[in-house]
Amino acid sequence: MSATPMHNAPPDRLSRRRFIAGTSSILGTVALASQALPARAVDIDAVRVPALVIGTGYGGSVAALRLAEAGVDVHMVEMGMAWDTPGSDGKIFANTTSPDIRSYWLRTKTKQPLSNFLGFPLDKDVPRHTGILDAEEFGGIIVYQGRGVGGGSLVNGGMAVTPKRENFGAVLPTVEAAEMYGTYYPRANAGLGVSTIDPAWFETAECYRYARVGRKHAQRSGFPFVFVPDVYDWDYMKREAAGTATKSALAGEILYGNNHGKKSLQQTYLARARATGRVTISPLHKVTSVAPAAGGGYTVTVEQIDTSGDTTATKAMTADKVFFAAGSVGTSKLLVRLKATGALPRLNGEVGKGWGDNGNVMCGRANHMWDATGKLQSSIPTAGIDNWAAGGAFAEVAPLPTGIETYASFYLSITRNPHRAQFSWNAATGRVELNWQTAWKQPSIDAAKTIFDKINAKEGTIYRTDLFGTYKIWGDHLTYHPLGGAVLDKATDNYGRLHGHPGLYVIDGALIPGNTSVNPFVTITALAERNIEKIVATDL
Ligand code: FAE
Repeated sequence: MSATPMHNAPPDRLSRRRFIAGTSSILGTVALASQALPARAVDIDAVRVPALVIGTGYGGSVAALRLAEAGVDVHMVEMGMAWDTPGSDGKIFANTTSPDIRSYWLRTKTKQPLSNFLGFPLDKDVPRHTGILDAEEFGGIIVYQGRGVGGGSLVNGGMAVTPKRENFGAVLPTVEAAEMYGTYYPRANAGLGVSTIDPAWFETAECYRYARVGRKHAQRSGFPFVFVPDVYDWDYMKREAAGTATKSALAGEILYGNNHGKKSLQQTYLARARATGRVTISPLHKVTSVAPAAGGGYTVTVEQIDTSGDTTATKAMTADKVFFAAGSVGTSKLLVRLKATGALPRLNGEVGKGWGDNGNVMCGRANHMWDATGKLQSSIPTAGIDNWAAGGAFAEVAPLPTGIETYASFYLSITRNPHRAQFSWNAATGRVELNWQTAWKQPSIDAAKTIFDKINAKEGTIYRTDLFGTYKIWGDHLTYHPLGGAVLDKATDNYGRLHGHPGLYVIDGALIPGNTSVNPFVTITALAERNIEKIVATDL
């Protein structure tokens, strides 16, 4: 990792301006470098970088790597923590079954996706902290997102699914399928380290009994059952099962990070980006404004925060090019506010539109006693039920890693939901709002029922009613897969260049118009690979 040269200003300017003590990172934070440069005072107004990337998730990591490989110095600004230091228990990440201070983004009570179990509420008080999982509440939906260096890759299940080609036209209507399936999906899969479980091991592994029960029930009702690729290291999981490696997936780690086994972006794209020596990262720094700079480029305002979320310094720098990679919600919120408040007045009217939840809906089924799903469940899902063509639903067979036998089958369905919401600026509250309605989940529930009503009828089983409240069947209050808000070829051109302000780009899930028919991060990564290749070739 290297630092872009910082200029010392003449003494008269030094006395008038604010300074930061520089380390190896431009913004004066703890850098992720192996060796730090000597500390020095920096005139932040004089800091100019060729490329600034907002956010360190999939889109941001692809942009940083490819820009750096092309010889461009890149600075990445990330509002979450670095997640490179163990806590007092010797672990970086908390266990899913025992959330603690590390688990939630600036909340005083956990907001677990499964709120209840056997009638008991699961949420508990935690200290307010810049934890890893954000349960961001809008009026009609809770949007779960990863926070930290690596973005969603820190908290997600690693399910790395390429949409079926026949569905691609609806996923990204203005992108040529041939180039995606010929070049960019393969590149993304290779860069992410995607692979599929050894089918022979799957048949015997105790930790996938729940998935085999899921398969049996799907097939008995005539549904196609498919293995789902993942970025988890399957050989590592075999060693976990054999007792020769420290357990992660087999210890229930997932939602608040995996201490071992999972190839998050920290191990893949970001590691390669750092190895170029051209990429710096500032964790615990939040971009609050981007506006045209007098001398060209953009002035980027950044707030440094502490682990309580309080602002400790406000900084500014100038960037020739700015890449919005703050995730669908983060990028949309920034752009909508910056347009409405006049910082970026020439953004077009498509900004904030076209947001969807990827049709996410959850449910559980209560199995008979002869269909035990196992006390030991790998937290990494590996299989799905594909009823997209007939019923508009792709259901992943998800784990319930509670450590006890629950006789429950649990599913996260991705469905064809036609509703799209819009972000808008509320000047009175000073907040960006999202007009998603809870009732808009009904098409998703109907699609999921095409699978699970049939399975229940065939098996003589019923839905669980204890997982999302009291007597509530459907987890219809949330999404893990926010998509859209700055849609490709609408708010931007067909490569993510924002209309109205040359040199500004969107390169994350905000580009995708609301649904990918499967889990989204491979598509986000592949689209970013496609767009950055064009941008490097033509704009730099
Ligand atoms: P993302 O990865 O969200 O990165 C955005 C980054 O920007 C974050 O690190 C933010 O902290 C940061 N940021 C936001 N605002 C600012 C700001 N103002 N200044 C500085 N930094 C900022 O964006 N997808 C799959 O394909 N397979 C799965 O198995 C899967 N499981 C999931 C499970 C969970 C619990 C969750 C929450 C998500 C899951 N997803 C899964 C979704 C996937 O993680 C998500 O689509 C991608 O992470 C989105 O990638 P982006 O690059 O758009």
